Amino acid sequence: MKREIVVASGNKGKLKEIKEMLKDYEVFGYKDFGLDFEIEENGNTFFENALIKAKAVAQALGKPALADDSGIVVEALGGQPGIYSARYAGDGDDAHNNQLLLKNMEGVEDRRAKFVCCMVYYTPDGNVVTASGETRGTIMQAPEGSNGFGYDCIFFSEDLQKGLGVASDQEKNSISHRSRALKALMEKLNG
Ligand code: ITT
Repeated sequence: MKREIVVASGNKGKLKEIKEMLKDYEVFGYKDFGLDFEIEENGNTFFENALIKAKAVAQALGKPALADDSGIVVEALGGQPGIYSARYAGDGDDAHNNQLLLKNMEGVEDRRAKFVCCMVYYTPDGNVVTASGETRGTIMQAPEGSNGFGYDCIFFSEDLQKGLGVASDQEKNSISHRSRALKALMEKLNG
């Protein structure tokens, strides 16, 4: 029987990728367990927010939970949107976030950006294991493709030399901030 992992995320794009990466596990989102609360992410760092999410779900379920806090960090914008990526344009809509980011990058020559992911695995007895991952690229001039989620269709990956909106799931997972963080986390958890 496969081992179970509960992910403290309601983001379908993240859950799909994590399921793809953890083929040896049965992966559940916390809402699969009937939990319908939204978790207030009021931390100041990716780590703090991941810890808040993992802890809330682990304590509610009485079993370990994995959380992913992630975002896009844009050099020329002083690191924004960063931890505010999900609600950059205010309404949590990916297309609106992309439009605002492209607008704020109009005429900006330095288009370097990176995706960052911090994962936290929290056990109800208070044990914390964490790992992070990054992937680098540039903000494109216009959206391209519709694969992935969030900012993928305006992010040109340095590793793949193509936009994540046109990369396959497998290509994205081979270089993503999320897969790098998860790989490092699983190594810490399983040795
Ligand atoms: P949960 O907290 O429920 O997991 P969320 O979407 O609120 O879902 P975050 O607070 O971690 O998650 O915000 C992450 C945002 O960063 C996400 O909504 C996207 O806008 C962006 N993002 C993160 N990883 C991404 C990826 O792989 N591709 C594109 N955008 C990504």
